Amino acid sequence: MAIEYTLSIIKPDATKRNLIGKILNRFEEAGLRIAAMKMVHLTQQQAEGFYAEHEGKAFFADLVAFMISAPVVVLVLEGESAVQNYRDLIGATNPEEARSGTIRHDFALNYRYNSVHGSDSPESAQREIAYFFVEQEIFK
Ligand code: RTP
Ligand code: MG
Repeated sequence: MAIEYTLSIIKPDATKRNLIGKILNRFEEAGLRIAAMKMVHLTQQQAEGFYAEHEGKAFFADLVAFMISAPVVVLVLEGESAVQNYRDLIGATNPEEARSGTIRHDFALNYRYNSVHGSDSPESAQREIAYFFVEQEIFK
């Protein structure tokens, strides 16, 4: 298995409810190492660019409005098969469908306010990491 890097965001519903520490703990307990981390209040343009793949969909405006409603924590996580392992750790997009013990099952409020983002493929991870971090900010 190969060491991979994935992009994680702790979303506004979680930062507003003081859940940053608990969620970081889940990452580390799962064997993911924090290689980069920063707190950002996204601009509308940054949020739209980040979720460009969803532009034109009915939920796009609400998703962007949510993502700029409070600061978020953006991270690069490192680990074996990190992209898939992290997606397994966060659980299904809809917390009602997320398995018990996953972050979204345990912390998310609903489909939109679902506490965390995770890259959905190694290609997305590469693009998303470059969207937020320069090489010198990633400690490998
Ligand atoms: P994310 O990108 O945030 O990690 O979530 P995801 O991969 O599990 O889900 P994705 O399909 O990429 O959707 C991004 C976010 O948009 C919201 N969404 N709403 N039909 C809807 O109302 C709908 N579909 C997606 C969710 O908040 C999802 O996290
Ligand atoms: Mg996605």
